[in-house]
Amino acid sequence: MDSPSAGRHNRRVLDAEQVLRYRESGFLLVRRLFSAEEAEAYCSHYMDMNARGIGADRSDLAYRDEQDPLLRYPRILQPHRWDRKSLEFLLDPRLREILTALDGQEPLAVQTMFYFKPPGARGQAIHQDNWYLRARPGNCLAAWLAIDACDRANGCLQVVPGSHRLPLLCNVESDTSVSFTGTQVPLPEGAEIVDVEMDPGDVLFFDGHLIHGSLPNSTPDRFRRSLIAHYISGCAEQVASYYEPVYRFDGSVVPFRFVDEGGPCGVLVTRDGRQEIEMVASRGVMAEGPH
Ligand SMILES: O=C(O)CCC(=O)C(=O)O
Repeated sequence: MDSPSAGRHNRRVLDAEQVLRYRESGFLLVRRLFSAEEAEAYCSHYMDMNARGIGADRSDLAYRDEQDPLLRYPRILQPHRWDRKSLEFLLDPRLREILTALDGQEPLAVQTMFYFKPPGARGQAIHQDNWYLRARPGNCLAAWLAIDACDRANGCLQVVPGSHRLPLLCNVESDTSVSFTGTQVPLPEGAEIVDVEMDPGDVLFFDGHLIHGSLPNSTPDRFRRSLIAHYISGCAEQVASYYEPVYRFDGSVVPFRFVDEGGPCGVLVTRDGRQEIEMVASRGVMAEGPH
């Protein structure tokens, strides 16, 4: 993982070794890409929105009872559509530079989300982002900014290194006692899930096929807040309609093809004692909305 950068105004370009590491593992952690002060400012900004009841989205929350901490702190989805600070984050030149190096061309911007994940909140079952975005050709990419220090106890992000080489897998039901979303991908045999511990200001970049998710926040008193942006490859010609509008990094809106149909997905099958992936037409309704 990467050494600290020198903060906001320093230009940093990834070296070839970092790009190679991203291509091999499907993710790259860039430490202190944003300063601790910037992370703190984002924290106050979204906590204030929450306190004023702005932007709260409980639409896809599979909540258990009135005591669910996520009812009090639901995600804020797509705030860049109406909040300048969120749009500035989405189009931040530091993110543009790194995403461009990782994807080989400047991507297009489509999503912001803020997660509060208060003490006691459930996590998000493992999934692949491009199941939802359906960016094609190319892929989608995420930039996940840590607002708080995060570790296994407060439900840091977890990734399956190398899983970005898999096709999109068909979703199955998840365990909603530990996940606020009701679906997940199956974990292929032998796959290893690793914790990504981060400090405020660190950014994890990851591939849209990378299997990732998070465990519940089991601490009594530590939030695990994160500000997340999603992008699609510059060569993409379609994306799911939830992600309209599509922005260039200069803030202009790109005319695009928005789709609602799914595509094929992979099912894990065992043949002659070996696990294989069989592609099938996607079952049920395609991914709708955020993830
Ligand atoms: O932050 C989390 O717990 C999960 C976020 C996530 O899965 C995503 O941004 O796609």
